[in-house]
Amino acid sequence: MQLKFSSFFKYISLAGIVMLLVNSCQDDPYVEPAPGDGPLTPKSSAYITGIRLNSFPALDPMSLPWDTINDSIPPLDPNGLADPFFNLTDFNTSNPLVFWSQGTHFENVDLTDSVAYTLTTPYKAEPFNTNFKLNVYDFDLPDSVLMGYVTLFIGEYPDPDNPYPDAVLIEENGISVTVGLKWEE
Ligand SMILES: [Ca+2]
Repeated sequence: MQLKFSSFFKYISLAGIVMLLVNSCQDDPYVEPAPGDGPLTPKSSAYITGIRLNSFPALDPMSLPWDTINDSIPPLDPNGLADPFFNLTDFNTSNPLVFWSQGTHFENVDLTDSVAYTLTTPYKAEPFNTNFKLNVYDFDLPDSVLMGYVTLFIGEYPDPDNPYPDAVLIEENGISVTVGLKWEE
Protein backbone atom coordinates (compact mmCIF):
# COMPACT_ATOMS: atom_id res chain seq x y z
CA MET A 1 0.00 0.00 0.00
CA GLN A 2 2.85 2.32 0.96
CA LEU A 3 4.65 1.50 -2.26
CA LYS A 4 1.53 2.24 -4.28
CA PHE A 5 1.18 5.63 -2.57
CA SER A 6 4.82 6.39 -3.29
CA SER A 7 4.39 5.49 -6.97
CA PHE A 8 1.27 7.62 -7.12
CA PHE A 9 3.14 10.67 -5.80
CA LYS A 10 6.04 9.97 -8.12
CA TYR A 11 3.56 9.94 -11.00
CA ILE A 12 2.02 13.21 -9.86
CA SER A 13 5.46 14.82 -9.49
CA LEU A 14 6.52 13.63 -12.92
CA ALA A 15 3.29 14.95 -14.42
CA GLY A 16 3.94 18.28 -12.73
CA ILE A 17 7.45 18.54 -14.15
CA VAL A 18 6.16 17.67 -17.63
CA MET A 19 3.48 20.38 -17.32
CA LEU A 20 6.07 22.91 -16.15
CA LEU A 21 8.29 22.06 -19.10
CA VAL A 22 5.38 22.39 -21.52
CA ASN A 23 4.38 25.71 -19.98
CA SER A 24 7.90 27.06 -20.07
CA CYS A 25 8.11 26.29 -23.77
CA GLN A 26 5.01 28.34 -24.56
CA ASP A 27 5.67 31.94 -25.61
CA ASP A 28 4.11 34.66 -23.52
CA PRO A 29 1.77 36.90 -25.46
CA TYR A 30 3.91 39.85 -26.52
CA VAL A 31 2.91 42.83 -28.58
CA GLU A 32 5.71 44.22 -30.70
CA PRO A 33 5.90 47.99 -30.03
CA ALA A 34 5.53 50.26 -33.03
CA PRO A 35 8.69 52.16 -34.00
CA GLY A 36 9.17 55.16 -31.73
CA ASP A 37 6.22 54.12 -29.61
CA GLY A 38 8.13 53.65 -26.39
CA PRO A 39 6.78 54.26 -22.91
CA LEU A 40 5.78 57.88 -22.35
CA THR A 41 8.40 59.74 -20.35
CA PRO A 42 7.22 62.85 -18.52
CA LYS A 43 8.82 66.04 -19.84
CA SER A 44 9.81 69.03 -17.77
CA SER A 45 11.02 71.53 -20.35
CA ALA A 46 9.94 72.78 -23.75
CA TYR A 47 11.55 74.82 -26.51
CA ILE A 48 9.85 76.96 -29.12
CA THR A 49 11.32 75.94 -32.47
CA GLY A 50 9.21 78.05 -34.83
CA ILE A 51 6.08 80.16 -35.21
CA ARG A 52 3.79 80.34 -38.23
CA LEU A 53 1.33 83.18 -38.68
CA ASN A 54 -1.74 81.65 -40.34
CA SER A 55 -4.06 84.64 -40.25
CA PHE A 56 -4.61 88.02 -38.57
CA PRO A 57 -7.22 90.79 -38.60
CA ALA A 58 -7.60 92.51 -41.98
CA LEU A 59 -7.61 95.98 -40.48
CA ASP A 60 -6.08 97.68 -37.46
CA PRO A 61 -8.13 98.57 -34.33
CA MET A 62 -9.16 101.86 -36.03
CA SER A 63 -10.53 99.85 -39.01
CA LEU A 64 -7.74 101.22 -41.21
CA PRO A 65 -5.03 99.38 -43.16
CA TRP A 66 -2.14 98.35 -40.89
CA ASP A 67 0.26 100.70 -42.62
CA THR A 68 0.05 104.04 -44.40
CA ILE A 69 -0.60 103.41 -48.08
CA ASN A 70 2.50 104.46 -49.96
CA ASP A 71 2.77 103.96 -53.72
CA SER A 72 5.22 106.73 -54.56
CA ILE A 73 8.31 106.83 -52.31
CA PRO A 74 10.33 103.66 -51.63
CA PRO A 75 9.98 101.49 -49.68
CA LEU A 76 6.62 101.10 -51.41
CA ASP A 77 3.63 99.72 -49.56
CA PRO A 78 0.75 100.34 -52.01
CA ASN A 79 -1.73 98.29 -49.98
CA GLY A 80 -0.68 99.39 -46.50
CA LEU A 81 0.08 95.82 -45.48
CA ALA A 82 1.29 94.71 -42.05
CA ASP A 83 4.93 93.90 -41.26
CA PRO A 84 4.49 91.28 -38.54
CA PHE A 85 6.92 89.94 -35.99
CA PHE A 86 6.46 87.89 -32.82
CA ASN A 87 7.42 88.24 -29.22
CA LEU A 88 6.79 86.28 -26.06
CA THR A 89 5.85 87.92 -22.77
CA ASP A 90 4.17 87.14 -19.48
CA PHE A 91 0.60 88.23 -18.69
CA ASN A 92 1.53 91.37 -16.79
CA THR A 93 -0.49 94.02 -18.64
CA SER A 94 1.18 97.16 -17.30
CA ASN A 95 4.80 96.12 -17.64
CA PRO A 96 5.04 92.74 -19.36
CA LEU A 97 8.32 90.90 -19.11
CA VAL A 98 9.65 90.22 -22.61
CA PHE A 99 11.14 86.73 -22.67
CA TRP A 100 11.94 86.49 -26.34
CA SER A 101 11.53 88.69 -29.39
CA GLN A 102 12.00 88.03 -33.08
CA GLY A 103 14.94 90.14 -34.23
CA THR A 104 13.51 90.59 -37.72
CA HIS A 105 10.09 91.22 -39.23
CA PHE A 106 8.17 90.12 -42.30
CA GLU A 107 7.42 92.86 -44.80
CA ASN A 108 4.03 93.64 -46.31
CA VAL A 109 2.26 90.39 -45.47
CA ASP A 110 -1.08 89.90 -47.20
CA LEU A 111 -3.99 88.16 -45.49
CA THR A 112 -3.61 85.19 -47.81
CA ASP A 113 0.11 84.82 -46.99
CA SER A 114 1.32 82.36 -44.38
CA VAL A 115 4.69 83.39 -43.00
CA ALA A 116 6.82 81.27 -40.70
CA TYR A 117 9.76 82.17 -38.50
CA THR A 118 12.20 79.43 -37.53
CA LEU A 119 14.28 80.02 -34.41
CA THR A 120 17.93 79.32 -35.17
CA THR A 121 18.36 78.54 -31.50
CA PRO A 122 15.12 77.11 -30.04
CA TYR A 123 13.93 79.17 -27.08
CA LYS A 124 13.43 77.36 -23.77
CA ALA A 125 10.17 78.75 -22.34
CA GLU A 126 10.27 78.78 -18.55
CA PRO A 127 8.75 78.12 -16.09
CA PHE A 128 7.14 74.87 -17.25
CA ASN A 129 3.33 74.52 -16.90
CA THR A 130 2.80 78.24 -17.55
CA ASN A 131 0.72 80.37 -19.90
CA PHE A 132 2.66 82.83 -22.00
CA LYS A 133 1.45 85.63 -24.22
CA LEU A 134 2.56 85.23 -27.80
CA ASN A 135 2.16 88.68 -29.31
CA VAL A 136 2.04 89.64 -32.97
CA TYR A 137 3.20 93.19 -33.73
CA ASP A 138 3.16 95.27 -36.88
CA PHE A 139 6.69 96.66 -37.20
CA ASP A 140 6.57 100.42 -37.34
CA LEU A 141 8.78 103.35 -36.40
CA PRO A 142 9.01 104.79 -33.86
CA ASP A 143 6.58 102.33 -32.25
CA SER A 144 5.34 98.98 -33.43
CA VAL A 145 1.61 98.28 -33.13
CA LEU A 146 0.17 95.26 -31.33
CA MET A 147 -1.92 93.29 -33.85
CA GLY A 148 -3.10 90.78 -31.26
CA TYR A 149 -1.94 87.94 -29.06
CA VAL A 150 -2.65 84.30 -28.31
CA THR A 151 -2.20 82.34 -25.10
CA LEU A 152 0.60 79.83 -25.46
CA PHE A 153 0.59 77.08 -22.83
CA ILE A 154 3.94 75.47 -22.15
CA GLY A 155 3.43 72.29 -20.16
CA GLU A 156 1.78 68.87 -20.30
CA TYR A 157 -1.29 69.13 -22.57
CA PRO A 158 -4.52 67.42 -21.40
CA ASP A 159 -4.66 65.08 -24.43
CA PRO A 160 -3.54 61.68 -23.00
CA ASP A 161 -2.60 60.47 -26.50
CA ASN A 162 -0.43 63.49 -27.21
CA PRO A 163 0.54 65.44 -24.08
CA TYR A 164 3.70 66.80 -25.73
CA PRO A 165 2.68 67.92 -29.23
CA ASP A 166 5.27 68.88 -31.85
CA ALA A 167 3.02 71.74 -32.94
CA VAL A 168 0.03 73.56 -31.46
CA LEU A 169 -2.52 75.58 -33.39
CA ILE A 170 -3.80 78.56 -31.40
CA GLU A 171 -6.61 80.83 -32.57
CA GLU A 172 -7.52 83.76 -30.38
CA ASN A 173 -8.27 87.50 -30.71
CA GLY A 174 -8.43 87.27 -34.51
CA ILE A 175 -4.92 85.79 -34.65
CA SER A 176 -4.11 82.25 -35.77
CA VAL A 177 -0.63 80.85 -35.20
CA THR A 178 1.00 77.45 -35.21
CA VAL A 179 3.83 77.06 -32.71
CA GLY A 180 6.48 74.36 -33.13
CA LEU A 181 7.64 72.79 -29.87
CA LYS A 182 10.46 70.50 -28.80
CA TRP A 183 10.28 68.65 -25.47
CA GLU A 184 12.89 67.41 -23.05
CA GLU A 185 12.79 65.32 -19.88
CA1 LIG B 1 3.90 97.59 -44.43
